[in-house]
Amino acid sequence: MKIEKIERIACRLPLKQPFVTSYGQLTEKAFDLYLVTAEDGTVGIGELVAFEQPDYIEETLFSARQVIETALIPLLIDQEIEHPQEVWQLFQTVQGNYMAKSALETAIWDLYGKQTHQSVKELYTATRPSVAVGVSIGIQDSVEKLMALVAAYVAQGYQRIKLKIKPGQDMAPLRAIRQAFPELLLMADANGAYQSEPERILALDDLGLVMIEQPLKVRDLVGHSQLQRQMKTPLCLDEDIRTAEDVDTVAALDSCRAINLKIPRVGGITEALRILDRCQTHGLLVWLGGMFESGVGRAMNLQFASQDIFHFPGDLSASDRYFYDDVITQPATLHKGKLLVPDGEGFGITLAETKLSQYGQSKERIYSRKRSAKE
Ligand code: OSB
Ligand code: MG
Repeated sequence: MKIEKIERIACRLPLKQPFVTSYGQLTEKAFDLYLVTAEDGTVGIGELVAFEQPDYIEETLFSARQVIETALIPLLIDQEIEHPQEVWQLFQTVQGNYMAKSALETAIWDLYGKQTHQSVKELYTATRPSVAVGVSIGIQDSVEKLMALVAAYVAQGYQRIKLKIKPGQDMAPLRAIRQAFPELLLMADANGAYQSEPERILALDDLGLVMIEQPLKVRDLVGHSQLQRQMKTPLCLDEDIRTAEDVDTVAALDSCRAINLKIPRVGGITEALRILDRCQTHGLLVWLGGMFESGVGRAMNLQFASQDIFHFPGDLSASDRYFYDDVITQPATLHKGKLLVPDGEGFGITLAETKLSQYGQSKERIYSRKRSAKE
């Protein structure tokens, strides 16, 4: 295929509840959809999930837009792409900017699936028709409110609960959940907030947590290794994992026992597949994380998480746990703690035009092979 045209739709979906983490709060999810058209007219869709603020990782929605336009699209121009895995190679001269890369790379996977009349899921080995999923809960004002939320999610069938924590809002809420639900798969995510007080993480070691995610700040792999050595609870790294080589590094240092894999944080599906391989080689548990994706990124995540190698429920919840509404015609819904994996061509989703006009700005053409090409 050759790329004929690339368009962007900037969207915003309001969140049902503000999501509070150790570093900030999110009330609305802004994201872009990239529509990549091949010369035969087939359109692939990719989601840019970067946040507006560089608080989770350094990339932002705005920096990614710029990198897409000025650095990544020029690398695709006039290239004959036989398989989406080649895009990874084409993008190698651009450092970092993984979410920007992922928005285009995943659109090309969707496009390739549609051109070859198969689901992207069929391009993976051994997949399941539905996946067990979990829910990630933000920091709450009170333990009472938190307990009501947890009880509701458990009743809905969510198979794992992850709680965001920060120093001072950790032991009490986690202990309350543990006491009420002794058997629950329970974990905590610190987003790096315990750099100056790692002893507070040690204090959580007896709660029977399945893992603690990113307790120390990003790039402190030695610190994570020292902490892991003092604990029985597995540590999990999120922000620290961008490439397959990072997985080799954390395995060599014994910085963690698990990896939260997010396709956009590692630059797309090709790198995510390499990471799965390395996790298997090193015996690290790997599960799929989320970035408050719209229905587009969620469908891609569901197809990826349907691979047999995943056996731990990810941060992949039904659309209605985040949003009042979505931009696709059939948003993911929960059935007995599982989400059905879309199996139509490409990522198996259709954009809902009426919703796009409600939550998105008008389509903006950011690249066209023939400058004068008609729509
Ligand atoms: O650290 O995993 C994280 C959401 C936004 C940014 C970072 C993280 C998260 C989540 C929720 O934990 C993931 C989701 O349910 O989409
Ligand atoms: Mg995390």
